[in-house]
Amino acid sequence: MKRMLSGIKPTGQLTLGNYIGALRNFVKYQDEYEMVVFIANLHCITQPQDPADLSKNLTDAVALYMACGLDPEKATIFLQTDVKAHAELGYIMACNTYLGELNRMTQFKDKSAKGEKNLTAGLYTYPCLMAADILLYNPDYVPVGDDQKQHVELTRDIANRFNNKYGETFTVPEPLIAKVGARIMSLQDPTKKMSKSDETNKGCIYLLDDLKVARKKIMSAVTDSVGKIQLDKENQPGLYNLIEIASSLSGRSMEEIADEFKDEGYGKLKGYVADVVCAELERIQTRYHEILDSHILEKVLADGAAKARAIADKTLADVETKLGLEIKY
Ligand code: ATP
Ligand code: LTN
Repeated sequence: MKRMLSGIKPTGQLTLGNYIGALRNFVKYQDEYEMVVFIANLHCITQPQDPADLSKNLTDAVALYMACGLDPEKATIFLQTDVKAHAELGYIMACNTYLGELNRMTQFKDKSAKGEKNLTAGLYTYPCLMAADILLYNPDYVPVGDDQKQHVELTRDIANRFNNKYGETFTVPEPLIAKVGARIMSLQDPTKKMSKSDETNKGCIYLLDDLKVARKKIMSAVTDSVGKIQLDKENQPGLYNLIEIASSLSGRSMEEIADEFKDEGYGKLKGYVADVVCAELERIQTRYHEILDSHILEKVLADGAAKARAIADKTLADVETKLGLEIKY
């Protein structure tokens, strides 16, 4: 069975973008692939976090992974810091990455271009830790949203370089990016990705949003003044985004949805999108509360970490040997 690995960095509450672009796909793949998914808590602290909020977000993220349908019997689910090999291989990866490569990473470039102050060295080198997260498990595929493609490509470059220099060590993974839903946009500014770090919160639907609040956000989503329902990403990006959301959740094609509403007003379409989203959120939230009440998270994470360690420690030992880091007696 081919292996697949992915992670989410819960710096805030998980969003509908995370669900459509990433989480939902993990669930789809867990029957066909050996799925390894983790909570990237070390990645969260590349920017300042309130410790109490962070800890709550980590718990919620594990519960939401499961509420969305990830089954700990099928998938290995764990917390990054429970497997110490991540940090060590992350450092080794940093020693095999060029500054020029990190300088080209758009996520870091965007943050520094925005003039954000006090950016940390951890944020700058985070693609090295991400490469370690991936390569420790030698996955064949890494399902991610569009924004992470560049980081997976860097991981491939680092893996190839290491293999060429020290001998075959790592599987070179492929990014796997869904055709629909790889980049869900903000409901308030459809030129920007829907993001947990949305300042106003109005453009972003959180998986734990009250259903009334979620519906209101959709009904007040920014659209356009064209006045016609059709698929025109360039000129009607807000409308396109809403149809993409409904399509990825309902399994209907975007064309079919646009066609159904072609003679209707925007309000009617928004109502439909809100129905589809709220039905999905309700299902997830019910499961989320059941999971928290059942107190199974601790065991899921302990079992997951044990399984993950068995794979990761072996890879790290191989890397240390290849680099000559150990003393042979
Ligand atoms: P931030 O929102 O702070 O920019 P993030 O949501 O991108 O962070 P993660 O939580 O680590 O960071 O993302 C987890 C996964 O969700 C990644 O695979 C990412 O590509 C995907 N993802 C995030 N936002 C969206 C979105 N708006 N549309 C589709 N996929 C997304
Ligand atoms: N960088 C990703 C989260 C992440 C990840 C990974 C995803 C960290 N390590 C390994 C896939 C594989 C993000 O910020 N969205």
